[in-house]
Amino acid sequence: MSEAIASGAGAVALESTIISHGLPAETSAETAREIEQAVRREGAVPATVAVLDGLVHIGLSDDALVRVAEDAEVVKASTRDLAVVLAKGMSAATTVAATSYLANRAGIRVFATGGLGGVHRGSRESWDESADLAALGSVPITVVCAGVKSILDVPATLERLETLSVSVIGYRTDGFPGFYVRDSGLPVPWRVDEPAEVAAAMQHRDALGLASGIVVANPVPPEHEMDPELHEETLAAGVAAAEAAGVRGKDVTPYLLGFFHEHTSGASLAANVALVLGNAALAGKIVRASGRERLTARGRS
Ligand code: PSU
Ligand code: MN
Repeated sequence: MSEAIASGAGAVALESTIISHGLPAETSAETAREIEQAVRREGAVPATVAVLDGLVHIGLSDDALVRVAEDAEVVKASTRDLAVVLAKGMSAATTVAATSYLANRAGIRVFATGGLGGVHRGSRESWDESADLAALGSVPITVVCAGVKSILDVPATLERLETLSVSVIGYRTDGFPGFYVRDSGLPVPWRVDEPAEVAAAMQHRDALGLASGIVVANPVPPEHEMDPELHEETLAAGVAAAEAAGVRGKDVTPYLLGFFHEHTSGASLAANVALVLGNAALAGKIVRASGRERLTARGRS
């Protein structure tokens, strides 16, 4: 474990479910390396989180990264799965919820991902709401994401984030991003334009003793945004296909992601990779700004 990861201060946590279950297996190892590189370029240290053979890893070797990307035995673990997976000596990729929990325990304050889990469409009947939301209500970590996918019920997800006291900040945007598209059509409660503003908010959150997370919503770069019309069509078809195939529970998100990748001739994949790289870079900038903020605060007191 490197010093930055050991102290947590200079590290950016990265989740592994996106690598194992969110991207096509043929290219996901390469993408995982690029994500780590994007963090390094900002002068921060990447710490991809996963469980391997019954042990929690905060930071992966290249071999381990490839294994998480390619080994079909690697299951998807949210927070509730962790203890059981460890007891069984299994290997698992961690969701936003599980990664947030483990990274925070390791002292890491900033985390980059693609999209958050949220409230699913039809949740009034299914009760399907990702554990990501509750996790962010109780873990004081900053998650950089590109909003949530419109495969979810976006207004309901924003309402739940409010109920759970999770701060939601648009990065250089007034609209909450919709993952493949820059704007979901819903406003963000707050906007910031510089990483230092996020670092200052983190500082105040800690000083207030608040235990909840901060979501920094960073839209996909404009040149990689999906055509909104293709996006709408694919979404409708994917939701119908999932229903017809009887896909339920934790398989819903990976199924819909796979459907997008298969039905958009690479457009959704290009957007997905670009937005994750952008989030990794922004998380690195926030970590750097956070180090400076803490030094200034110490100087003041
Ligand atoms: N949203 C995405 N890509 C992903 C996920 C969500 O756009 O890969 C993954 C993340 O790991 C997230 C998890 O934490 O799916 C949520 O799954 P569930 O809805 O089963 O909690
Ligand atoms: Mn679910």
